[in-house]
Order: sequence, then structure tokens, then C-alpha cells
Amino acid sequence: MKVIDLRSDTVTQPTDAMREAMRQAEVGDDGWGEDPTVNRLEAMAAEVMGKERALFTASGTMSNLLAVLTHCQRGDEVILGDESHMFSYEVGGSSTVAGVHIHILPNNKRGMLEPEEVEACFRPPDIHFAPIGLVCLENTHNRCCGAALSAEDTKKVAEVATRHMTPLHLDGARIFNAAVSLGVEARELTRDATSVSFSLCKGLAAPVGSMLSGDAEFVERARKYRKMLGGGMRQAGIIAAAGIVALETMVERLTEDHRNAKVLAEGLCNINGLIIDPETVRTNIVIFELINGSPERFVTRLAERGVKAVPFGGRRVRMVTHYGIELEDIKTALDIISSVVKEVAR
Ligand code: TLP
Repeated sequence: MKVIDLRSDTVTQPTDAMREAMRQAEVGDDGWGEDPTVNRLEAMAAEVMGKERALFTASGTMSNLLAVLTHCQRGDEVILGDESHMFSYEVGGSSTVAGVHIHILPNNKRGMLEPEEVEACFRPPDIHFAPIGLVCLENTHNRCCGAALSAEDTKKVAEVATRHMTPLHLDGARIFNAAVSLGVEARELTRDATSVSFSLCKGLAAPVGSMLSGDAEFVERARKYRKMLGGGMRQAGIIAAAGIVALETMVERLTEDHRNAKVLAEGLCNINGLIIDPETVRTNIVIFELINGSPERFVTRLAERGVKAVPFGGRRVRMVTHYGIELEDIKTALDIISSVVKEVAR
């Protein structure tokens, strides 16, 4: 039985080309800046993000934490969406490690922060208030059904931040999903962000890594914080090589994942006992509600039948399409889901 693993796009296997590039990678000690493959990946990432420099990090969580450490002083306030990954799933690292104070604002259904609400956070100087050190957005938005923010959306929030001389960090873990879905270059979506993180190991299927980009001074300071966190690596070209293949070969094919997600969403919409608006599905993340029965039991029963998903809070369940999941798998998954929905509702 083929397991159809829709828990996340992090479960992908590296491509053969990645494994081959890893085998052949030219490497050196990155602690001395001497790994040619890492240097090449960092240059490529900076170029695609439209920034001066980029830094190879262990994970999206590390990149986002480095952004907070680098932009902020301890005691600064950081504005985050209440559904953001940085607030929900990064172990509270911004508060515990970077010592910042988190100010959450509601994300709307499209994962956007209302610019007026961001504006209202900037209060006149007063001895009581923590200074705002950073505003963050997420694109695509994981907990908001993988919604893609447009360049215009980001610009609106960036204008507020800039007016208050505050940087804007974009958690672009899935920025290429956004770019492909909107039919624009990723660098258009990142133009107004001061710094951007994106992931190599989600839709792009590399085994490890994230890239943090920004201007040269920002990236060099982030490099020092990466060292402080124990994230300085040595012959990291071995893993960077897969990241290069990811950027070169895995971006365009994201349209397949988006098409499969759409087929999945439309199929789920026709199953009694589930709630989903297929219109909300524009990239590779599909979130739906189970009307009857426990989502945990639903997910356990699905896994026993070879389809993996994750409970996503309340009555919600998340499925993510990715490299290795074919249209046929979606059809098989829909049949299994349909029978499990009936079973758990009993
Ligand atoms: N998201 C993972 C889990 O952590 C939930 C997933 O399966 O979706 N930003 C965004 C928007 C993310 O979705 C993730 C990972 C990260 C950052 C963190 O990246 P990693 O896992 O590399 O630390």
C-alpha cells in the first residue's frame, strides 16, 4: 500500500538530481566563508529574493529567529499575526531567546494584517510603551489556507512600517508557492520587505535548509547570531548543493501541487460531513472542517487506511500537496476520506 502522506510538504524525498549534486558538491569550511557551494547558493538566493545578500540556515524557525535577533533590541515589541507560524509554532523563541515582547494582531482570512491596525500599534513615545522593533508578515500563509499575499498587500504594511522607521520581515517559507500562484517573480513579492526567509525543504523538496536575505549589513549581523545559536556549519556545501537544485528545478512544478490541491478541495467539498470552500485553496494547503466526530480519530483512521493528514485545531484538518503526490493519489485519498468521514460520524 502506497502511503499518501499529506501531513506537510516537509515530508518530500530529495530528487535524484539533488542526491547526485550532493555527492559531487565542492565543499570547504563555511566557518571561514570557504564553501564554494554554500557561497553559490547564498548568491542565488539573494538574487531571486532581490536582496544584497543571503544566509544559509538550518531551518525556517532559525531564519525567523535570526531576523528578530538582528532587527530588534531586547525589550522591543514585535508585531505578528495571531495565526502566524512565528507566533504559533516557533516554540516562543522570539520571546525566550531574543527577549522581545510579542504584540499579536488578527490575521484576516487571507493571512493579511490590516494596515490600519498595524498603524494603530505605533503609539506616541511614552515611558510606559515598549518601542516597536519589527513588523512581520507571512507569505503564503500556512494557517490561512496557504493564502498568497500580493505585492500590493505587502507594500501596504511596509508603508506603515517605513513611516515609523521600522523594518518589515517576511516569513516567506513558501514564497515560491505564492509567486507561482500569482504568476509573478518572487522578488516582486519581497521587494518591500526589509528581510525575507524562505524554505528549501518544503515545496522545493531539498532535505534541509532555509535562506535569510536582506541587505549586506543585516546578513552579516545575522551570520554572527547564527554562530551564537550554534548554527555555524562547516562543509555545508553537501546540503547546499541540494538547495541549488531545488531553486533551479523545483519552482515551476509547484503549479502541479496547486492543481492537485484544487482537485482535492473540490472533491472534499462534495463529501457530506466536511466543510470547505474550494475558492480559498490557491496554493498547496488545504484546510477543511469535520462536522461530526473527532478530528483526531478521523486522522488516525485515515492513517490506518494509508492517508496521512494533521488535526489543525478545533474541528479543522490540514492536508498539503507536494512533490511525490500525483493526481491519482488525490483520487485514491478522496475515496478513502469519503468512507472514513462516514465511519467517524457514526
Ligand atoms: N511549517 C511546518 C510546521 O512547522 C507546522 C509545516 O508543516 O507547515 N514558516 C512557515 C510559514 C512554516 O510553515 C514553517 C514550517 C516554518 C516557518 C518553519 O520552518 P522549519 O520547519 O524549517 O523550521
